[in-house]
Amino acid sequence: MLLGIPEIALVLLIGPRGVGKSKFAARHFEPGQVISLPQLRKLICDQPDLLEATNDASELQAMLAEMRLAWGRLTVVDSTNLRLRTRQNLLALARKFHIPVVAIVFDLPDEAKANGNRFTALVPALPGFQDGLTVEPLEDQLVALREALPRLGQEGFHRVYFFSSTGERDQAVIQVQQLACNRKDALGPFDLIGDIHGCCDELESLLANLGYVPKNSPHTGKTWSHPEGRMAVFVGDMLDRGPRILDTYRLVRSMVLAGTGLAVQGNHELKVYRHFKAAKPEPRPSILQTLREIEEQAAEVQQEIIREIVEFIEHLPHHLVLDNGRLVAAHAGLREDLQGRDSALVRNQALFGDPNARFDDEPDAARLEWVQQYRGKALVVYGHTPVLESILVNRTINIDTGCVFGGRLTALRYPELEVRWVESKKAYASQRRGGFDPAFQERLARRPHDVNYQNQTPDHSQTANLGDCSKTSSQAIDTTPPSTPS
Ligand SMILES: [Mn+2]
Repeated sequence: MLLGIPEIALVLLIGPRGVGKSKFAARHFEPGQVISLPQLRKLICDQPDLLEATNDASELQAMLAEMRLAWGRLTVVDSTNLRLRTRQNLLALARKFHIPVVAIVFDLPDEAKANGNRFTALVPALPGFQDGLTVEPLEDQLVALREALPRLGQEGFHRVYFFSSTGERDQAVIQVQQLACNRKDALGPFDLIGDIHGCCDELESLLANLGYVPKNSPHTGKTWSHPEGRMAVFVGDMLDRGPRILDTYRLVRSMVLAGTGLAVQGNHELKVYRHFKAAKPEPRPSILQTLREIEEQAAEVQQEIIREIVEFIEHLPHHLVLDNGRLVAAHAGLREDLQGRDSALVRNQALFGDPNARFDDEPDAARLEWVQQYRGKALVVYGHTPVLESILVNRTINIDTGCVFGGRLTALRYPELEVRWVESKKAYASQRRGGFDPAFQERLARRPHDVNYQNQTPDHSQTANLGDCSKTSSQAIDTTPPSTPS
């Protein structure tokens, strides 16, 4: 039996005493990862099975678990966990730190009956406590187990594994699984590319400008790669709105499959995904252009395209932690305590950002609350809300320069921290109300250094160097390029 456990998780061993939980924990986990109630009771009063010490031990257990989860460490709680209240408290604790909870249930009543009273027998022999000693009756624990079994699936666990025989318990193999967002092993150098939204002409120009070259791929026919091994990182919203959505999707996918690119989900990928997974799809206006392009394909390949798009999006992480944790890519950005974590809230923040963000007048990146408050060590590269210029604010940088709305397609070279961009050929879409920054196109029109893409070869695309990224003041670094090139 293979038990997959996320690398950052809270694991609850559930079962009455005598079913081998502690032995199991010792066999499969590091001693420091296991918090055991009997051990804590022993630490407190020398007696591992003294029921009177349970409250103190539980308090200590909660403190230890909280600290380990705050540190993002795999934590195993080895106690009976048979009380609903106990499990609810631990689930709530894990939720607070955006950490999934895995239950391993020892449904072995016979084993408990055979071994569980060994503990009780030991108690009276302990010196000094002959009177008033209590241990929870094994029969109560067995009742609690029977009550818990049918409801564990609905309690909010990420996964629940059941051992219904000692054989299953003894042959279990634990597989600690790396979170999809953890790509700390990818060290770069990277070229992070902002919201493409189907602007494939501009994407191809930008890739060429960054030194990528088209080549044949065994997976997808063709792809792009960099002769110096650089990797492209797409920060989401590759789909919808623009003129060449499927081409963009194919290009990004080909680079991901070839290992020359990484990508995260944007809210538009999620919209498309949800549309195709819905029982009764009602297309939102924002995905109509994507649907239209699919409908223009030959009828016999449409289903295959959809299946492939769904599968591709499904495998995109909600954010990426790169370069040993020094770099984070998330479509709408991500505050520090959510980086490298995995929960519904992490996904929501990474894809949609702050739903209450409002732009009253002149919006810029610094107005986003999480950006203002960001003091994290990792550089966060994001998009989602178009800005006129990509600037560093508190080790965050927004590289969505609204290409599809007539702005630019921007890349951040990392670790160089150099911004490169190509001007959009035209405004392919206009922002509808409800967008984060309805005035973006107005401001775009007023931009003093507007460049006509038609006069530009990729070699003339713009660059700006952001200099020292260790700057943490909320003062934005002005990277406005010099006036219009000839
Ligand atoms: Mn977006």
